[in-house]
Amino acid sequence: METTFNSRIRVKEIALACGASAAGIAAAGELEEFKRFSLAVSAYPQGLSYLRRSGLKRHSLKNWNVDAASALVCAFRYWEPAMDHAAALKAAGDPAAFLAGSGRRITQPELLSLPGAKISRYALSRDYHLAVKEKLSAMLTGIKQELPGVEGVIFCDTSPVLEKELARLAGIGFRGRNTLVMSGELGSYFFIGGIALDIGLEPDKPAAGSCGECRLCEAACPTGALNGGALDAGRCLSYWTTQSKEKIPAELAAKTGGFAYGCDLCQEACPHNKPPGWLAPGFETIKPIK
Ligand code: B12
Repeated sequence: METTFNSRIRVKEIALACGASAAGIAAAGELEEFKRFSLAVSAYPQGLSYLRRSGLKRHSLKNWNVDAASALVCAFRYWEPAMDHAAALKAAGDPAAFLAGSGRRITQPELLSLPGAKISRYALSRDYHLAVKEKLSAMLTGIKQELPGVEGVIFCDTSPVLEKELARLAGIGFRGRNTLVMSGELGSYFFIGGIALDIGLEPDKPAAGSCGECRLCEAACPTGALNGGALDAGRCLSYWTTQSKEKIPAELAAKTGGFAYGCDLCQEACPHNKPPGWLAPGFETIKPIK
């Protein structure tokens, strides 16, 4: 099908109109980053071994969906700097009951029963797999109306797709030292989801930016799971509290900072996620001329 410059603009407009916080286009070819992914997952714990099994599919979007010619990749913000985590936790009530009520599997019940147990920000809203997929479905319907004959397949989290790399290539954000995609405008409190489209839309420019010398996330991780852009998933509190079927080792359980489902410590420390006006210690600011 013939596409025009206008098609890519319209596809992104539809995405934003259907609830994306940001949208971009990536090509569907082989991903150079796959080499680093393969190396990194070879050391991942048992609870994430599915990443090794479905590894090859992640090499290219076409390995997952043979018709893919480009990807619409979107960010969906779930937290704003001015929002109050403590107040949201209070509103959620009993953590175990809240998680059970929102359909999430409780992995470490003993942590959840401790006073002040915290649920991470991303899990305080409706299950994002459902919320994001609804928005992506609406986008696909809109795209099909605009460009008759186009087909697409939705992905969000559960498909064997290197979502963070596609988001970087689509210009959504750069890779932070905490391994998450970081946007200048949105910080990192957003989900990634997209649609593999069977039309070859012109890709966006990959996002520029980097963490520079900032290592606040590494310093904030109480288990030392972050190092130079790599995550030791076997030490990540998010892994133990959302994915693992085994009991969290006592050494790590003593360092959760109260997080009992998911963990935000590496994101809380990030200057990109701080309220406007917040100054990172040790960072110089060029002051306005008086
Ligand atoms: C498996 C998984 C996890 C695992 C492993 C996390 C991880 N970093 O790998 C666990 C359960 C721990 C996890 C936790 C979280 N997750 Co998660 N997770 C995924 C999933 C399903 C796959 C990610 C993956 O491929 N990991 C494999 C590793 C190898 O990939 P990687 O971290 O990208 O590794 C790269 C870097 O480490 C780098 N690297 C490796 N070595 C080196 C060395 C140097 C020197 C450098 C510079 C780089 C480098 O190269 C690697 C390959 O690109 C994705 C969804 C998807 N389908 O992509 C969501 C996803 C990444 N998760 C997400 C979220 C929200 C979270 C949490 C914030 C939830 C929470 N609050 O608890 C935490 C964050 C923890 C963290 N700091 O990563 C979002 C991230 C959105 C964003 N803004 O980036 C995603 C995209 C889900 C979604 N659709 O929105 N997650």
